[in-house]
Amino acid sequence: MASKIFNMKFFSLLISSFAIIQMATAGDADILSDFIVPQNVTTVDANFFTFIGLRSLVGSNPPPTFKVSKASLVEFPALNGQSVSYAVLQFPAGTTNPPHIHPRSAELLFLLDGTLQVGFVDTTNKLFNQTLQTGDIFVFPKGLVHFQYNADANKSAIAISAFGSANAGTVSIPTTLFTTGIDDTILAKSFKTNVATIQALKAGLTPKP
Ligand SMILES: *[C@@H]1O[C@H](CO)[C@@H](O)[C@H](O)[C@H]1NC(C)=O
Ligand SMILES: *[C@@H]1O[C@H](CO)[C@@H](O)[C@H](O)[C@H]1NC(C)=O
Ligand SMILES: CC(=O)N[C@H]1CO[C@H](CO)[C@@H](O)[C@@H]1O
Repeated sequence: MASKIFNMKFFSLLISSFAIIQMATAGDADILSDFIVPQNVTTVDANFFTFIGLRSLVGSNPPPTFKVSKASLVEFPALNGQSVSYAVLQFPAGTTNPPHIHPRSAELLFLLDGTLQVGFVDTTNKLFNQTLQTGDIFVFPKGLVHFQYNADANKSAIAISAFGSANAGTVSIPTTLFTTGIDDTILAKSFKTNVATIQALKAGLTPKP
């Protein structure tokens, strides 16, 4: 009897330590060096760890449409293996960042200016939405569909998003579904509509030349 209880305790300990290990590995895979230097980089000094690509945003006019400026693995190679990255999101009045997913990370959004309607949908299809004021922070859990919308007709909004991956990845729902060549009939059946409606959606998302 005593040994049975001991075994149960041991088992639950094992389960909980497994859960801790799972949490500790929630970011990108660990690397076996302090940092990773790309093969074509010959000089590693402080400049390698500095990204100046967002300086141009300081004091700049708002863009004409919603704009994302990233500092992730691609733009800033020193992030490789460090499990962190940033994006600056600029929302002119009335613009939206359409529903999308980051498959490899949660997103921690900090609203620097303006107001922003944000929301995500969990795996039970429950919507969690909020209207953020300047200075607020919102977290979008990893892998869930989410969006942002600047509902203000006159004022632009700007936010900084941090990610727990050097390469969080983005799956845009409209783009993924309607610009990648998925057959019209499949989409029409999936959305319980007709082919003409699907073609109209596709046409609206095709970049104008
Ligand atoms: C190294 O290669 C990458 C990708 O081709 C390029 O973007 C980068 O400018 C190169 N860096 C140097 C220092 O040549
Ligand atoms: C949440 O979304 C609903 C529409 O689904 C909207 O009426 C409501 O104002 C939103 N709430 C916030 C706090 O933005
Ligand atoms: C406060 C303010 O500037 N409001 C304006 C916002 O934009 C609408 C439509 O463009 C105007 O009618 C408001 O006067």
